[in-house]
Amino acid sequence: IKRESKFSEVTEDHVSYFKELLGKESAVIDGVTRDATDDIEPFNGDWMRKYRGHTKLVLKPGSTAEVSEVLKYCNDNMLAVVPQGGNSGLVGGSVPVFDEIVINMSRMNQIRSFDSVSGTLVVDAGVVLEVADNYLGERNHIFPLDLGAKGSCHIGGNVATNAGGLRLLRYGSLHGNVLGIEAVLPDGTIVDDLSKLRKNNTGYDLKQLFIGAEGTIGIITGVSIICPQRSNAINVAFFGLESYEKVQEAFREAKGQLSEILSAFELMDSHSQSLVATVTKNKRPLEGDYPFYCLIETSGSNTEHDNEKLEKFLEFVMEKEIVLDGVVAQDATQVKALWGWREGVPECLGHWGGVYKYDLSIPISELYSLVEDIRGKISDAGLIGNGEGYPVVEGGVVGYGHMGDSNLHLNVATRRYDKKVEQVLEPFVYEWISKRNGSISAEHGLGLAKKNYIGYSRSVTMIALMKQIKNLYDPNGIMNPYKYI
Ligand code: FAD
Ligand code: 2HG
Ligand code: ZN
Repeated sequence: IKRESKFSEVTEDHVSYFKELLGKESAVIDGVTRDATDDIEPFNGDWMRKYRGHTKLVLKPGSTAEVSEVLKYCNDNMLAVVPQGGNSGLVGGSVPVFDEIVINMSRMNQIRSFDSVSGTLVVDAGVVLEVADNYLGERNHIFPLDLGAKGSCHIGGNVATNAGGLRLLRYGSLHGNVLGIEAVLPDGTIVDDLSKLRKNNTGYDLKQLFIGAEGTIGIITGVSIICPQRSNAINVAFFGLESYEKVQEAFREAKGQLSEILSAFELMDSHSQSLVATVTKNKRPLEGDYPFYCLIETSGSNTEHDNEKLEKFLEFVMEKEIVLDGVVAQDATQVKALWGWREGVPECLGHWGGVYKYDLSIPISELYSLVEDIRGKISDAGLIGNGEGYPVVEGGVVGYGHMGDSNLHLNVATRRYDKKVEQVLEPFVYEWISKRNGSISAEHGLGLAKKNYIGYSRSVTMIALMKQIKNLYDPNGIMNPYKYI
């Protein structure tokens, strides 16, 4: 792709305007003015070290009014922008492609209000997910979304990507939990739809457009969200299974027998667990090695009741040989340790250099066969093995994910990003998904990574409607250009 010439380049005059508006400390500048100071590189690079932008200016507005002023000025001056939260996104959406100005939301980090009866939390978009969850924890509630990047991702970023996470099976998607949004359009208009109402059928539900828009139509500045009460009883079990058929049986039984207390059902294949073991050197939870592993979490209000249910379930799945071995966490430390074998997968896979990531919705019966097909293709192409000569790490084609949501994460761990590997994977993976009417992005979004592939999951008519919406909200096209559609 080429830089669009309609966009202006940042000048010293622009910088002076922003410094005046936001205060000196809120602009990180490199190469525009003589007082180029701070390290701008972290804002230009993504979590996977796969994408790198070339911005010279990062702005950190501290209020909705400031976001409005910044965007209006950028729109009037044809300056392209990239909204940025915790920069933990996995599709290259949060970093510039060329010299777009980064609008980083980290200074908008206040919790605005919480109502312990309704469970409604209202926050600035830049509040870190874990900070919000700790705040709620002290008030006997939890955030209805949890994910491995919780220590760095922002709630605004979560909403902008419509993040799914580890407990979607229980608490549902942000499209249901977000009650209201405050956002700023590129022309500076503040859209105040920060409703706290659970039910509101008065016309189009426009806030839904911002959920998953990946910063292409406006900047989210505030979020109101319904949060459930914290469960008293939390149990985590970790199983080894002999086949993907057995994993499906276990899932069916878990839904039937654990029903309302089931809060997570996660899948990991043996390859993913071997790589986590190699990187962390932790002792594995089960003695043997099994083709598949599942992590099941229950959360309920009554410890005795939950334990009884879980014990019955364990007896059943062991007796019927649905699972071959299993362990149940005995305390909070073990709960955390078992979760580490699932949540730690993305980080451990990055250990060697690069990772190709695919985040897919697949009809559940076929979910794992894609991983086997890819393993075969990578192996046939001679790209996998021990030693520098092989781009793909031995055992590096792995499948894991949110089994409860039919969401597979296919990851290919490599020593370096390599065109030969990419050519084997793309567009094959997308064609494979399209044939089965799956989705090429279950939860991470399109960003830059999948911009060209949206047609594998959306019809021509749908894409045309999306473009109309984009043009309506952002006629100058300054919001996160080169991404999405
Ligand atoms: P960023 O990465 O900064 O931005 C993401 C996108 O949103 C960009 O397009 C950006 O322009 C836009 N954006 C950010 N803030 C705003 C705003 N205020 N207004 C408008 N647009 C904005 N995702 C899942 O769905 N489920 C998971 O289980 C999961 N686990 C993860 C685990 C790890 C270890 C990592 C690194 C990532 C994981 N992710 C997961 C990816 C996920 O998308 C992000 O972690 C998170 O939702 C993004 O939040 P962020 O604040 O980091 O956003
Ligand atoms: C997860 O579920 C995240 O761990 C990240 O969505 C998945 O890195 C990935 O591919
Ligand atoms: Zn995920």
